[in-house]
Amino acid sequence: MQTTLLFLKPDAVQRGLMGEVLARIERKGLTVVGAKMMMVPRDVAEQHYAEHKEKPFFEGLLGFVTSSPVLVLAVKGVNAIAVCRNLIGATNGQKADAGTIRGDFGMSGGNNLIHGSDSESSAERELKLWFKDGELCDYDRTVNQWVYDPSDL
Ligand code: 3AN
Repeated sequence: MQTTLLFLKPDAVQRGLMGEVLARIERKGLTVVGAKMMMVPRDVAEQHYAEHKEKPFFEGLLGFVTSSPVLVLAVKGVNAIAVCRNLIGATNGQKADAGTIRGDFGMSGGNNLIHGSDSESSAERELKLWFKDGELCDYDRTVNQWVYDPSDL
């Protein structure tokens, strides 16, 4: 089991896509173990995107993610990190495969709707950055017995 950090960016919230994206995550068989809506403090955005500090789009990216509320999610499942990256699709919505969130709803590389952790170390770091102790609900959905077969677990 892995837990990954996702957040629906301001464009997804403003465009009314929260329900659509949450529905895809739930229907896939993943478990939402944390959720909160917030304005992103600038220092959290800077820490989150620290690896892009030298990129030309860094300032624009910070301005974008701090411009309007985001919906932060912690999502649990077997291989949840890679499974969520597949649900999300490639960075630029124009190139992302149809069937993915960005492929179905996005037309941009910057306004690309949703973030998902890209590795176990990123997930661990990002979960600590975005959620405080006690904010996650570590439970299992009873439907998991129909989502997974014993060899998956
Ligand atoms: P992904 O979110 O697909 O993992 P990364 O890690 O390469 O993409 O980039 C992190 C974020 O930086 C993206 N989600 C996007 O918001 C922003 N970004 C990446 N490339 C560009 C770009 N060329 N122009 C504007 N923003 C970008």
